[in-house]
Amino acid sequence: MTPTITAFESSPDRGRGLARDMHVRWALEEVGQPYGVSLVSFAEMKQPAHLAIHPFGKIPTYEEGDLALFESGSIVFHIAERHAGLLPEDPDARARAISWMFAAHSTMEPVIVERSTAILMEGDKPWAEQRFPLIEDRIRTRLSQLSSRLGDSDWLDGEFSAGDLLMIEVLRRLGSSTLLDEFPNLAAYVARGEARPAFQRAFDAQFAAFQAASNG
Ligand code: GTB
Repeated sequence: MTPTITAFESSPDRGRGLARDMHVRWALEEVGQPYGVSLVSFAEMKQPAHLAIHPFGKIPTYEEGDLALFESGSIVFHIAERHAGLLPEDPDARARAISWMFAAHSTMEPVIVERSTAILMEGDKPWAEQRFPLIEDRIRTRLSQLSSRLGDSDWLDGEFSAGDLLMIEVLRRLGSSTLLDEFPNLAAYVARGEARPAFQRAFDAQFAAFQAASNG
């Protein structure tokens, strides 16, 4: 059955592929699973029909027959469980790849999202200028640790996995800063992910959706 995901009707990132439907699109492209997309407005996300699927009124969601999922990480995990290509067959390697999925969302993402929140929501606060360097230093600590672990490997643990997919998606949110440039192996890691044909297809699809909304 062809799954349907939700994405922004008109993404506030203006087609830069930073919203989390991109994680799901990329995973689906990696495994070669066709999918439909339902584009929703901010108002529609808060309506009962959407809230019945996503309790927090956000995108992305994923529907496949009777199954309805929310949370991009769990959706990517579901896709990786049901299809070959995103998690290793070997049980230990698989468990390690899943650890990287959690690390992306539980350890790396919070400090990175804090930076976006500070810019978008707190930039006008009297303490913003003092707080921002503290946030960036916390990001640097995590990037430094990740950089040490990655070393000169292509991917975090052997073959490309859903762990890399989520980690690269999280790191992409730093694209508007120079933080990644301080860690050349991480910048190259992100570029390596973005060069994958599946990433390109996912990116182009979300960009086309944004352009259609802008022109319509
Ligand atoms: N933990 C959830 C997940 O991983 O699925 C978080 C889902 C989430 O935050 N969704 C956001 C949303 O629906 C879109 S991705 N927001 C609408 C709302 O809360 O009303 C976050 C996002 C939004 C915008 C940009 N951007 O403009 O660059 C980047 C990322």
